[in-house]
Amino acid sequence: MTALPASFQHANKAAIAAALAENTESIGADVEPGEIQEVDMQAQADDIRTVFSHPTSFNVKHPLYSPWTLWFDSPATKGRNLPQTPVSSFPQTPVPQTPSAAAAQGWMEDIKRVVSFDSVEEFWGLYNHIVPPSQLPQKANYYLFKEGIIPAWEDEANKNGGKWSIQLPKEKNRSQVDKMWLYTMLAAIGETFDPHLTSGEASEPNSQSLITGVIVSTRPQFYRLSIWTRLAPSGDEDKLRERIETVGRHFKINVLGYPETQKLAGPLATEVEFLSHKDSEKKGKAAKKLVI
Ligand code: MGP
Repeated sequence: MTALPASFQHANKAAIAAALAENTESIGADVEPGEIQEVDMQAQADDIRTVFSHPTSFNVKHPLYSPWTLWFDSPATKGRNLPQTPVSSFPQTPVPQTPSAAAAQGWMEDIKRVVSFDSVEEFWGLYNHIVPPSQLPQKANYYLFKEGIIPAWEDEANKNGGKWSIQLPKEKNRSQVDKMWLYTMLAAIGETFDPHLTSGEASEPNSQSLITGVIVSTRPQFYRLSIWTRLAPSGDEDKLRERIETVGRHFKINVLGYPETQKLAGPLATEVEFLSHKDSEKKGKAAKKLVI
């Protein structure tokens, strides 16, 4: 298995801690109120085989904080009903017909829903079967979004949001992009970008995670990685701007591994930049960007 840096081991551990907490709750499910049940903790512990100790015969799955769906498009999927998929063993399912999907119809036409998953094990199973970004054709995209949210500005969860993104020249980053995408996905499913869900503040109003999805795009001369957020600061919402900036800083420093002060822009490269989807729709005219 790929060696993970500390912050991603932390994301994995967070997912596992959540799973173990759920297992503890379910242990007494058959017990009547007031009844005392004897539990052989040692036997129970001996019976737990995780994917880390038993890669092929594990018997527990570690649930993620939320289910996620992988989407894909490439020149090969355009205008085809049965496109070539990047995951040979995963059958594709149709895009659910929601009002958002109808509004985004043209845009969603070529984007294929690959598979949904809700556990650490299923994530690794999927990851081990898909073509990495460095091997994708030009003009392809992977979209990993929370289940129920389509990768379109038009979705209710995205329409007031925006994205952090970075563009990286292909030649210099071909050997890096697969790890960068893996770490971006792990930060998303481990909820480390905007840890409101996992920090014990989940009961507070507006405690929903800001993150709706992450994208990797291959273009003829560069890769682009993006993090989509539910909200985008407009005017003087200092708290929201700070929260969005925390996402961008985590992306640049912990996920991509750059020092905070490093300047990245150059030929075919951008800084880590935030743009609201409304500004993206206007194709950047008079756009207000945040830069980390
Ligand atoms: P893109 O693929 O995100 O940008 O959007 P890129 O890589 O700069 O452009 P490309 O031509 O190299 O692919 C490209 C275009 O797709 C945008 O200018 C929009 O016209 C359209 N588009 C992108 N997104 C994310 C959406 C969306 O969510 N909804 C709709 N309706 N159109 C979109």
